[in-house]
Amino acid sequence: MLDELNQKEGLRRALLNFRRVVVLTGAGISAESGVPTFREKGGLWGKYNPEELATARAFQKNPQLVWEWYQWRRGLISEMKPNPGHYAIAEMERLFDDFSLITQNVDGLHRAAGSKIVLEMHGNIMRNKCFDCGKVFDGINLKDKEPPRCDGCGGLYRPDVVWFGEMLPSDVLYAAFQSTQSCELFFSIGTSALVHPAASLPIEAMHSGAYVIEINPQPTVISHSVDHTFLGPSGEILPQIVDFIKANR
Ligand code: BV8
Ligand code: ZN
Repeated sequence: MLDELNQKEGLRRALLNFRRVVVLTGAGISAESGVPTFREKGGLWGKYNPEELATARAFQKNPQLVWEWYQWRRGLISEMKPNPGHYAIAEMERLFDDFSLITQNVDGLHRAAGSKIVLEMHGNIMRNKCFDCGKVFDGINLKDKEPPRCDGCGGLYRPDVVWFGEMLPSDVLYAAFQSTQSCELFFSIGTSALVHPAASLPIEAMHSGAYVIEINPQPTVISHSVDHTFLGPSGEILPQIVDFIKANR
């Protein structure tokens, strides 16, 4: 069991007494499922940089290259399963009266693990939408070698994810900030906290007086200001936190 859980009074109290809880996840929560993260060496962007591919400009310049990159990622992700970290978060949704899960990930693994309400800030890679008219098409076909055409306007399909320089879905963004500003306990899990506006959520939680816990094998830009950092993989740490809450509540 994690020593801190018995040694740090503030941490114990936060985990056992608080009722309004928000969890923010990034690519790190899916690392133990085999999904490469974005910025770590060997990560998704090891070969490319985000400006090259995850932008509307890149798609307009070279739709085939961007399409192939997403089809490659979709192939990877469709082989992957949720890990114990995803399942622990799905259990937290049942443990806390008022619980919100906000993810930057587009891989859909939280829902696959049983999380019912997932605020997907950056969309979902397993959906397409028309680049021109925005019509959404559920489901993907890994055999599509090039982007299909929209049956409404003939525009090209693109993945239904938020690219750099694009607005996040306003309803999701609003809900994410609302729950962050009113929570008592905020978890920042598996994110380098570099991509905005998601990265401002842990700061927002601190300013609103929440107890902020970070879980990451490496320190990040917010580690010095959160209330507690568990340095380690979320797939190992989260199940121990959930067991601790269930055993001591
Ligand atoms: C917008 C979908 C404006 C696509 C993604 C300068 C300063 C501040 C902001 C900006 C700036 N210049 C530009 C901006 C804005 C930009 C931004 O923030 N850029 C950053 C890079 C500086 N943001 C945007 O463009 C956003 N839009 O601002 O619009 C606007 C305003 C008005 C009108 C129009 C527009 C849009 C951002 C969304 C981009 N899309 N994804 C796709 O997936 O292809 S972001 C992408 O990065 C993923 O979603 C990913 O989740 C996200 C964040 O990265 P992380 O999740 O943190 O992943 P990372 O690899 O970085 O870190 C993983 C962590 O896990 C590491 O810390 C690692 O240690 C840890 N880890 C590893 N193993 C484990 C683990 N943790 C736990 N357990 C483990 N086992
Ligand atoms: Zn269209």
